[in-house]
Amino acid sequence: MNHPYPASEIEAGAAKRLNVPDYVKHQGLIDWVASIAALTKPDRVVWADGSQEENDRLCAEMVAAGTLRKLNPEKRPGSYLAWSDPGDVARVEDRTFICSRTREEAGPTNNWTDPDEMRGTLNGLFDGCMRGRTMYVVPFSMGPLGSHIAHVGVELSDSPYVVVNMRIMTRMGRAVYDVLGESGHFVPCVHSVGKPLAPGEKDVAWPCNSTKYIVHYPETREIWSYGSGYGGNALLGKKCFALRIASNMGRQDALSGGIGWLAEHMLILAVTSPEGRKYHVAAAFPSACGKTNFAMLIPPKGFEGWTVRTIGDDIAWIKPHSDGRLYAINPEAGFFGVAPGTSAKTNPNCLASLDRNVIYTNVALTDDGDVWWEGLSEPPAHLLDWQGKDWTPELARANPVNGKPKPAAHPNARFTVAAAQCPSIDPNWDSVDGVPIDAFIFGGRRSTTVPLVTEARSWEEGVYMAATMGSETTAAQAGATGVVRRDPFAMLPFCGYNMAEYFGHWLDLGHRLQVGGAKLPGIFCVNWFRTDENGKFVWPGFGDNMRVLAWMLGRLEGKAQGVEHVFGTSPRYEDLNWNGLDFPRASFERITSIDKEAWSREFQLHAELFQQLSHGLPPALSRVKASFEKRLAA
Ligand code: SAT
Ligand code: MN
Repeated sequence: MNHPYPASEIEAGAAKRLNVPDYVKHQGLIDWVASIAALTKPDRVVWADGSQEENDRLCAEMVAAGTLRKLNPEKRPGSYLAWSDPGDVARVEDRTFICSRTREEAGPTNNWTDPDEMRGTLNGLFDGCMRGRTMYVVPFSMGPLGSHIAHVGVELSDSPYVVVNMRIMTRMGRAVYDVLGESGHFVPCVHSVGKPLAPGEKDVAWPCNSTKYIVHYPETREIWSYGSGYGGNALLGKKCFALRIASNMGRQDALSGGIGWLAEHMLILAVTSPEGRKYHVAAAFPSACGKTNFAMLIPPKGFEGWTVRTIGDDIAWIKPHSDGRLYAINPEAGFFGVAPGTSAKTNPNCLASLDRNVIYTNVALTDDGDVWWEGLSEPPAHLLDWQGKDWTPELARANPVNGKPKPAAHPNARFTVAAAQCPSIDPNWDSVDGVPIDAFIFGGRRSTTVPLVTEARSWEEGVYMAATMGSETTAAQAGATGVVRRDPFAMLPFCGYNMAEYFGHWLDLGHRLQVGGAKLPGIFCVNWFRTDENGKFVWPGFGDNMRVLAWMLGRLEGKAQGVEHVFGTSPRYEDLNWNGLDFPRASFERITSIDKEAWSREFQLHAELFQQLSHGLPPALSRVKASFEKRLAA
């Protein structure tokens, strides 16, 4: 790349243009911003303060640039629509790297490159990559400001779309500097869309680069992201920090003498029984398995008096408290959810959250300036699809994709909305102490084999079930759909270190808490997705999942009955509350039966996973496997 200025001038110019606000007192942070500006060479540096005025100004600028479209204020006040580059629509797992010192520390499930080599590659790519653009300094807290469970990050980004999304998804803005003070720790996050502008060159609506790198350095807790402006690739507080870096931090805490903590791909919900007893549940499911819907569940007919409240829909940070229990916070402040399939029927709470102040990405635009996506309602007669092209039901049928009418919204189209707008948000969702967790739930998408719900007999057996969890791939992943892949703890793309050691961390944490006399949360495995001979789901799901949730709470209280089998305890037909639902006993058998043959094949797949993760695999898991197989054979 040709540099128009000599290096010394760039350095001097960059420093002059730093524009540090007087409320920023952290010299380490200022020096770091200066060094990144010297490398990336933006035209100017803007320190985001998180204010409404700043947000409105950035949105107006993006409307003028064609990045955003303002939606009809009568239909969706305060809301915008972005259409991405067609090549920048999802996370890129194959371009995501954990650059720990050694390959073993990253483990066989992560892409790894030597950190020095990667720094060389990235220094080349980032050199001058912000030319012609503004570099925004975006301070954010993952978790309530000042919570002992929260952590701070600062993202430097040349994307104003990132700034306005981070303002919704995190506690972003000036108040973060009060938490940081003069020397507080922050996770440095560097992001560029990777498209410098020559003097006078007109920008495109969605700048990005076909070369993409999403890089994590666990030793120094840094994140570097290049070439994408989309979601989890660019909003670095989310999967990069809150899962990959934070999972490392939680384990490092244990390695350096602390008790350790957990960063998990889990929703958090609160459920209150008619007697007024309140429980908190954290549940892990892979992408596109209904986490947001479960977090916002509305109890069905027949469950009057029960309430479910939402605390988080994607990520949980969980730390032991002095009372020996595990407390969880939602490190995020908003929902970055999948739009297609969201409707007044599937998730009324979510839909109600989306009526104002939303950033939509890659949904379709109606003729009256509103949004639409597959599953929302009957398709309108005319739309502009997510690529801005005319779309009608006839055109869609004439141009099918995978045998289905061409969708108007991208299957991974998203909404960004503040958690506070959700009607089911829990009054304690923002509590600095977090909420005490009573149960963990693990679930995958399995059309066969795995029963509706099983309670683990012990922490160890529960960890085994979570570790060996499988799920059929969906349209959310590239490649064939419907293939069962192991997705331990729903963390396969998000665990920032060796997965085998992650299992060990879970086992050790449970052990330490038990030794301290604590009562550990119950562990349950669920599967909402068993199908009949026509491939249709047998279990109604959505609000009816309340029936399963109520059984779990009954188990925690020692009231609900069940039957013990190979890997735990499941309800019999008569153990579930069927008020308001006509669900035949035969259908219940279909979704709870345990097929011996299928399970011996399943254990074969567990063996393959353990083989892949043999380096550092906790012996306890092999022991549990042997005992399960013995029970199965008996
Ligand atoms: O793009 S994100 O990683 O933020 C969303 C997801 O894939 O779960
Ligand atoms: Mn997720």
